[in-house]
Amino acid sequence: MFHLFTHNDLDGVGCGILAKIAFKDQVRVRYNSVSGLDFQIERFLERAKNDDFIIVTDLSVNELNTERINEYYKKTGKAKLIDHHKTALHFNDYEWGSVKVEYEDGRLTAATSLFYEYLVANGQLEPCKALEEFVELVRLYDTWEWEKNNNETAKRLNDLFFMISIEDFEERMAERLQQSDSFSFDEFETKILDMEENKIERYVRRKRREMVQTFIDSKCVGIVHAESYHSELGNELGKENPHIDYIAIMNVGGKKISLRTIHDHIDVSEVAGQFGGGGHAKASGCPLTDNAYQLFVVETFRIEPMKPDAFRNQYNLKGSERGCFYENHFEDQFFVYQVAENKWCIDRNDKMIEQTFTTFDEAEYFLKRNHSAWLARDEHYVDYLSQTLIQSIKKEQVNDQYGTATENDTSFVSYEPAIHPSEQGDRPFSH
Ligand SMILES: [Mn+2]
Repeated sequence: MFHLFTHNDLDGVGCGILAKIAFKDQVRVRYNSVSGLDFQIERFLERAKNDDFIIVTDLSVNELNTERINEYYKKTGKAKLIDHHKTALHFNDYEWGSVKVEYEDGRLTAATSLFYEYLVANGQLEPCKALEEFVELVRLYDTWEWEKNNNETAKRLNDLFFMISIEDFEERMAERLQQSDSFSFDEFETKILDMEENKIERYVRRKRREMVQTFIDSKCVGIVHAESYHSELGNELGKENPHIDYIAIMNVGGKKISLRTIHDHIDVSEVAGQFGGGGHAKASGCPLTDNAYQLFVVETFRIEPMKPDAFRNQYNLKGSERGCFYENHFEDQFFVYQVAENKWCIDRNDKMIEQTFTTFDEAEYFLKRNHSAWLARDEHYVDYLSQTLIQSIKKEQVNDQYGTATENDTSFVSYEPAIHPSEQGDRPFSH
């Protein structure tokens, strides 16, 4: 008898489906959460008979169970662990461990694709096109490559997985993969998937208004509380806020945090690791420990959510050479403008910030990261401009009264302009 212990996500269940197609009624599949696995393995090994073949996919076991499996393998030769997480690479030290993160051509692996190749290589599974398509969809989804390749089918396969029970999903897929020449959704599945897509869109729209921004361990984090649709949320919020290093999705009830990033230079599995979790560079998770609760929940509770950039503006437009206007919850006013080619400046509350930027995007990145600012609506922009205009008229009147200062004009020395120096000179719109 084969005994498969695998993850309870799409990639893990993909392995379960392959095992059932390969071994039919000669396999028992158990789906586990990351934290639930070790207990199951321990209990199983206590009772295992020597003809039981234990396979673990898409999950890691702890040190004690590693020893137990190793002992069992020495005795029976019947154990295998197949995984694709880089946190599991140490299992390659064992004859029964097979961990591979990347294919030779640079594509990332998934447990389902590795397990498929293993079964085919052992002659336990007959390769076919429908199976290959299914395995590739699971791999694309699990590695996030679906995003880059814009593969909606992979995303929809995962959506379907979450909409129906694991048993129902297993049964539907196993049947289809053995009977059809290629993989596709049936009419019923297509219909419920379309409905689900609309629902997710509405959910994400609501949640983006709840995100707060802060720095944790010198990383800029967007924090949002949500129980569902973590991938969609993490992805949308990440793309919408490229100045944020990673998105933390809090599930206080479930005592869990999901971490997502769209950036190649950030590895959220490292962040998760600090709190006893793990996962991939772009998507990982960890338990909501006391320490994490303090950092992510308590200390951020009073922060006002970020406002999305105004999107219906006609005048206050990003990157406009005449300048554009940002604001934040601290009632700071920011004016971003170009002074020369490759030189952008920011005025904060009418004082020029010392740092300059070569592009608008760079300036905006600085603003959003350090001042949690958003593009203001046209009305606020117009208010700001008219105030600045009044100030500059006042300044001209003062100048007329005192005459134009020259280097030798000592009467001018005591004069302090009512307006900060940055207000004068080459500010584009004040001419
Ligand atoms: Mn996986």
